[in-house]
Amino acid sequence: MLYGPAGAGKSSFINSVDSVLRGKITRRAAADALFGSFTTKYREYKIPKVPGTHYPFVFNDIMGLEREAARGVCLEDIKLAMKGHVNNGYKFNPISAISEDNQHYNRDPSLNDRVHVLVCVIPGSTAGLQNDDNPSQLLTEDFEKS
Ligand SMILES: Nc1nc2c(ncn2[C@@H]2O[C@H](COP(=O)(O)OP(=O)(O)OP(=O)(O)O)[C@@H](O)[C@H]2O)c(=O)[nH]1
Ligand SMILES: [Mg+2]
Repeated sequence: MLYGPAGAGKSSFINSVDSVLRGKITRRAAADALFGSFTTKYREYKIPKVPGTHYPFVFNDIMGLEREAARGVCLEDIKLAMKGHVNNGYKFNPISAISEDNQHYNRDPSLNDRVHVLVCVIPGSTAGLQNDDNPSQLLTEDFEKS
């Protein structure tokens, strides 16, 4: 699963790997962000290998983190997604995390529903300018504590 600030290049990274492995330019994970968050839904991407088979990993793309309150993905949603509680297609709500009665809430996640690798994507052009209180840093600290 890829997380990081809005516009960092999460969706573009998935497109790049997809394109390299399939040998043609693909733009399945819509990417563009002139202002604010572009990806708003939780989407999983399997990459076809030979017909009928897929590479043995799945990319999960999420809404980006934003500094302002009530914008961008909720940290709680990232944690729930990691534990497998968020189903493909969920539309993130920046105001509140997914509730257990939501149709995309998975009450009983299997091992395959869980996230096994969390990748933080940050924009290289501003990496040196990030403050200690940036959202990605906060999430990392939160994980280290729990
Ligand atoms: N120069 C440069 N631009 C990039 C790179 N990756 C992505 N971009 C551009 O950055 C913008 C945002 O890319 P996205 O892939 O939509 O970013 P995102 O992290 O998915 O954004 P959200 O869905 O809003 O969270 C687009 O205009 C991309 O073309 C990169 O490696 N280098
Ligand atoms: Mg995106």
